[in-house]
Amino acid sequence: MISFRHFLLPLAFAAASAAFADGPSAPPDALTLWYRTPGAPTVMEALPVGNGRLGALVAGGVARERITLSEQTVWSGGPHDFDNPAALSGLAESRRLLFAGRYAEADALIRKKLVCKWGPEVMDYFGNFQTLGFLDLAFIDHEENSSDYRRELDLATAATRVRYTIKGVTYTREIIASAPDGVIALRLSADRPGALGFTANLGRPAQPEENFPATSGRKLTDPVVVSPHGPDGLILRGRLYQNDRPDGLRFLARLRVNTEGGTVTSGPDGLTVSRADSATLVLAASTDYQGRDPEAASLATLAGVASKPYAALRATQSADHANLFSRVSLELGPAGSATTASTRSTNERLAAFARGEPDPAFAALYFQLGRYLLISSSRPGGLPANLQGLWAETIRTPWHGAYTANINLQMNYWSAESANLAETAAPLHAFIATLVEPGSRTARIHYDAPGWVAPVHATPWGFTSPGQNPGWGLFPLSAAWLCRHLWESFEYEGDHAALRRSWPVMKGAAEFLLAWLVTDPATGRLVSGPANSPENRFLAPDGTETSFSMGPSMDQEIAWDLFTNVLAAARALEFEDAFTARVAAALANLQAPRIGRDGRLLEWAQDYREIDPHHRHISHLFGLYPGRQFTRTDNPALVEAARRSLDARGDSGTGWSLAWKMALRARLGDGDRALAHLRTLLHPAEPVRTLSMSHGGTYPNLLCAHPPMQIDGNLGATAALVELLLQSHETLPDGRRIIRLLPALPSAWPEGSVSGLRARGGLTIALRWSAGRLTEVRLNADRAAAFVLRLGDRDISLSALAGQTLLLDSARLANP
Ligand code: FUC
Repeated sequence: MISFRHFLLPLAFAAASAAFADGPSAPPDALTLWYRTPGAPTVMEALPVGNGRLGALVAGGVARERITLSEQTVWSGGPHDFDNPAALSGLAESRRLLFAGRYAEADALIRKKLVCKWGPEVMDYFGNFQTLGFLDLAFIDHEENSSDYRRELDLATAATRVRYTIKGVTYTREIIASAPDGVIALRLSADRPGALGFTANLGRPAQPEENFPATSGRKLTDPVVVSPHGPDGLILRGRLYQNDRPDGLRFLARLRVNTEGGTVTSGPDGLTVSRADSATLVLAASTDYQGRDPEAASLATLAGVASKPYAALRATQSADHANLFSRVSLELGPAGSATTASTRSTNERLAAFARGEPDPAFAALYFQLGRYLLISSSRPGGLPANLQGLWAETIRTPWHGAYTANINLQMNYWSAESANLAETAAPLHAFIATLVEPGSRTARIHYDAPGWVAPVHATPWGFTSPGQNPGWGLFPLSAAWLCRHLWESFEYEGDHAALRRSWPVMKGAAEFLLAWLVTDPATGRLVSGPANSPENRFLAPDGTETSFSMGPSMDQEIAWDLFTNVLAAARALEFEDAFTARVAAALANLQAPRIGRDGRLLEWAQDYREIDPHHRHISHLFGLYPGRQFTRTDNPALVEAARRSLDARGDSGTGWSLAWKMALRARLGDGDRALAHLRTLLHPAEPVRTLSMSHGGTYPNLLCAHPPMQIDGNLGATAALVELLLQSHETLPDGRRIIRLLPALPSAWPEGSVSGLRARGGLTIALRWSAGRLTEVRLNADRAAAFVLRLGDRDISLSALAGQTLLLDSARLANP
């Protein structure tokens, strides 16, 4: 082990390696999804753009184009008190019954009592994320038969484009969503003057989809009204339902059209552009969520861009996007993948990849798509990315399009820090803070506890009660799990002021746990319960099939995580008090996860038999990933037990389940198995519109299927791909961080380079490898750091000053 103190980068090398370390150097098609034919106007085939608040799905039709629109606050329902004062009377008794092994009685009591208030009279207050509507374009003198058709999504500059030729005229369409200007903009042009003509109209699906029946079945939205907005504009106005009354949120979309050449006329079918050379359509939209005025807000937004030609809008938008997107470059060889990218359309590559063709560059494209989707659906000031990201095509969305916090919401943000998009986590942090007040009420009413809890399915309305079915709804550890994101942000960014703001939130979650955990009379250890292990069931010793026990492993691991993080946060903020002493005592007395007779890590505190041994949730492996309780450095026995559990769980699953398995395999150092999971995740999915709990796959637009579409698989896989290349969750006993480089490189990716990945401790890291071996490492330190690079079984100790760059070339790496 050799230590390089104050290791300075030679300037000549810095210049020579600039291309390696800065920005994407991949050929253009490496960052493009492209197709030879139009897509259906669905969330499965249309291509997404988003500015963190507004989203559009672009189908790319020739004679007719439908652009499906979303605004992330378009939520039916409203604030309502779901807390159930009758619940508390069942808590102590259900614990007593479970400790006594009387599962049948406990199950009945919990199902009856430990639930929120729910019933036809309140259920639609919960609400539902919905589509905003659509923008239809019907082209004049167009036929579906075109030549040279291509549509594409360019991830690097965040635009979707359509191009085709009809009767010798080439038409192009470009659609962007601009965060700085707050609009969706379309640019339509023809290469023959006066050849562009179309009618544009706004609308909204009339009937709620009945495929996702989680709500009462009552109306969720009123008919919308579309009306002219001056001679060159349209307005879509509507109001959502709040329970059974049409007095929920008001929403509004405002469209304005400008042309070069030609005319614009307004009629019953919308706006008609005739004989133009080109046209720019700009759309602003808003709701009255949190007291906003959608009329004034959309007018002001359009006024703000009134004098901006499309080129200026586009320049502002692409620079803003590139500021985030271009921080990370990933190239996976071997050479030849780039050719594949330009000769095969994305859906052809998808099918070939699932069949086992190597195409490592396709995995790199998928990784960058995840970063693109996070940037597009989560920007400071907005709501977090929900189950749909922010793209909804229906009035009813699957699982309400909610913020599901027993895996999905958290998974959406797994890559935010490591894939160098820290800003995108701001909406999650803000959302967590909004749960504290209602969650404190729920903690008091349901559990007579201080602090706060979060629910399994959160809404923008402050729903924090346990779910109406405790089989999934009784999971009181969501708040503690969410708090790990606050701590992780500090680990990467080192922002003490932000940590001070997070402290009361983390403390509140820990205060709840201190009251919630109870002593198991058999062991004297602290356990959580009654609780489910999301969302599996087991056969209890008394023959009952149930979900409920004391001390399910996931709860114990999340409690370990929160307590550990709270103590680390207090150390970082340089204080110790009676509260931290209580946390330390509880941590020391927490029941640890157990290893069963067959060597597997147990899902529950007892060796119960799972009802579904291949269940998609792999909750008890939280401590391996995303947690850090089981590490190859500290407790290899638990890691081995986790591996056995994962093997037993099997290799199939829904989208997010496979993404999680990829990350777990990465932590186990098994890149080849992780890549096998990625191939399963990327098998072409059937375009079905009914919920399925057992199928996954990927749609032609590369969005993840649950089915239908659920964004977590995309975003989770992106985080897992980072874990294959870089891991930074372990520390040595002296507190120095261990940075594992290429800890789980799949053997099918022998050549490659990556730059811009982030490690905990404030490091930005670039790697290059060849023949499966590292040949170059470059680290930039935001702040002073002492750490160990772990390359297989070799360690290199390093330290860096704030702002310093360290470079290790192949000679140095070969002889540390
Ligand atoms: C949880 C999961 C489901 C789905 C839903 C949104 O209930 O078990 O698979 O992801 O959330």
